[in-house]
Parts: sequence; structure tokens; C-alpha cells
Amino acid sequence: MVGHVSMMNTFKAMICRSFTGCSLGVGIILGVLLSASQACGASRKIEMGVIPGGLKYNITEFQVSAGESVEFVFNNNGLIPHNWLLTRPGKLDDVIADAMALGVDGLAKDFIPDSSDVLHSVALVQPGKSVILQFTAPDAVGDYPYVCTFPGHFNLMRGVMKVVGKETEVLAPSITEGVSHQILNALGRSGVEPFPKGTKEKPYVIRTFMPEPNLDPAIFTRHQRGYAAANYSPATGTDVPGIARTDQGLPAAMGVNFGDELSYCWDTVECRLMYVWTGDFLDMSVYWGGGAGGGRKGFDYVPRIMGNLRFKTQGEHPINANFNPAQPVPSPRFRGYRVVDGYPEFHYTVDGLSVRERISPGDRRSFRVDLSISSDNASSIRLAFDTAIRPSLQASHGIWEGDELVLTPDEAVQFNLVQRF
Ligand SMILES: [Cu+2]
Repeated sequence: MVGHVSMMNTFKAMICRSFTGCSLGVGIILGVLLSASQACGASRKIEMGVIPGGLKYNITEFQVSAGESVEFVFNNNGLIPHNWLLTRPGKLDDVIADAMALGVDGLAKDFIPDSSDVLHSVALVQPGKSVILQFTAPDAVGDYPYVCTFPGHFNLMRGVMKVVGKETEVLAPSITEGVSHQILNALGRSGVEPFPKGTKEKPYVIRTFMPEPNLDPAIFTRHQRGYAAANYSPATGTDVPGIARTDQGLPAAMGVNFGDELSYCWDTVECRLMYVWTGDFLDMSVYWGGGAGGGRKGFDYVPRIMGNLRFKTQGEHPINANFNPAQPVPSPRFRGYRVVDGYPEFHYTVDGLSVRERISPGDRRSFRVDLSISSDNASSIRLAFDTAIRPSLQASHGIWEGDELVLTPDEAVQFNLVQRF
């Protein structure tokens, strides 16, 4: 990561603020470390906030001149913490995937991955706080995407910094005004729906903290049994130290809803389906507030499952059957997802295998998993299922050896599983 906001930037930030009358005392003390001209010299000032209560920056595009000095001010005038990551052109999705892959380390790292594709970043800023970041604009003209990588934000909370040539006039950004004081009612204006819902034709997909409904400990090979999300106090605008929710969350999972028929949770750290439910999807109101009218009374990061749990995965990852049991189990790496025929298709790699997985509602009381597994040199592909799962599982291809499905490399390229529940 090139320019994570540093202590020195914090000093600069404080000094700059002292000259705008915010924290004069501190500015005088630190003034010996940096001269005012170093800290606040002529630079392009970009002052960004959020649409209060919403999951959007109030500036979705701004321009800077190639190579110029930029003073970036991020005011979190919203309800919940946000960060800001400036990425290399074309690398936004990679950075988001890396941020999600942080898994249990995510919150401690402010969801900022160690990646050379992150040019500059502002760590999580609590509501009511602001941070100043000084940086030099890239010399290369182009579109540099920025994003908030807090789980559940990055689909909406993003924008583009346009670097224009030195001879080009830099246009001032347009700012979407919010209502900064009536924050408790702001969610009603944000368009956020506290009970989101999809359909079979157009599933609703959300990347967020997901509930951890007492899953089998054996499935957590890469993170702890869920993750205790910090509690947030709307009164003080900060996480409450020492208090963790008793319900735990999966910090880097995705929730998908096809209407009442099927919802599922897929974890991007373990790279597997975690659980399935029917009926209503998620109650996001602890996180997003109550929608129209706001009325937030509490806040935490983990939404609630509204319907009925039907299936929880168990045991080791099925793909592990391909690996030498005498060796440490290799870690899968999430490579992102794309939408195929309207449904998300997850992609992960693990030790020479490349897996694509797409989940869809089946007939009554079942779901279908379309899989494509390719390998460089395997003579067969094996998937081992927990004995509790195997009896309600059918495969379109391959032969069963006990609880193990054995496929030829050709068969593995396209097959499906149907799981009854
Ligand atoms: Cu955010």
C-alpha cells in the first residue's frame, strides 16, 4: 500500500486544521515539526462527506491535475464508520476482493488490504469525525476509482478521481447535499431498504457482515468461529470499547436472496456455501436503520436472518479430498464473482485447482450448485462430503465412493449437485 494515512499525515492534518481554527493549541505544539508551507502549501482541496445515513459519498467524481498536490478532507457526517481507498485504474474489483479476503483481520486493518493497487487510503473514520490526507496526484492521466471497503458499502459507496493533463482546466466537483443534522431520519431519504428482497429472476446480492448461526466449528479453517463485531453507540458516535455482541458475524460473506424460496450465505474467506434459508431474507435495520422515518435506536454490524434455516454446511471443505492428508491443507483464495444469467458465480483457486460455483433454487426443498473445476494436471477430481450431508445430495456426473464424489477432469469442468433440505 503506497499511502495509507500516516502519523505524519495526521500531524499535517492537525496543523492544517489549526490554521482553519479547529485545534489551535495542538497546531502550535506540532508547528515545530513542520512548517505551515510544507503542511498546507498551495494544493487542490477536495472536501468529501457522505450522504448522511446513506451508503454514498457526496462526491462521486472529482478532477485533479496530473502530479499536483492534493489536500483531501474526508468528513464523516454520516451514521456509521467509513473508509476511503483510492485505487489504480482498473483495479477496483481486485482491491475490493482483497479487502474482503482480510476476513477476521478486516476490522483491525480498517478493511484496507496490503495491496500496491491501493494508492492512498483513509482508515475508518467514525461518525462526526474528519481526517485530512495530503497526497500527490498521479502523473498518469486516467480514471482512478475510489471506494469504501467496509463490508456492505462498496457496491454503492464509490466514485472516480479523474486525473487530467496539466494543461486542462480542472472542474470543481458537484456535491450531493444531504441533511446533515437530522441524521436519525436520514436513512429514510437514502433509499436504503431495511428488509431487502430479490426474486428468482433478479436475486438480491449483498456483501456484508452475515449472521453466524452456530455453524459446525470444523468449517472454520481460516477464521475463528465467527467474529464478534464491536457494538456501536449512536449516542457517542463510536464503537463502545469492551463490548462485543453476543451474536457473531461472518465479516466477509455474501448474502443472496431469490425471494421466499431460497436465500443463502456464501463465505469469501472459507470459499464455500455456509447455510441456506427460506422465507424472508435479512433484517438490516440494526445496521441501516428503519428505512422511511429512520428511528434508529441501536446499531451493530450483523443483520438478522428473518426466515427459517434449512441447511448448514458441515465438515471439511469438499475440495480438500484432492490434497495430501499428510500435508497442511492449502488455503483457498477468493477471486471474486461475476453474474451469469443473473446469478452470482463465485470463483476461487486452491493449490492448482480453479473452482467456479453458482447456486440457484431447485425444485421444492432443494437447491442446485453448478460447479466447474479445472486443474492443470489432476487425473481425477474428488469432492468429499460430510456423512450428514451426503445422503441428501445428488450429483449429475461422477461416481460415488462412499461419501466421496469422483469425477474425471472432463466431467469436473461442468457438473451440478442438488442438495435436498
Ligand atoms: Cu462506508
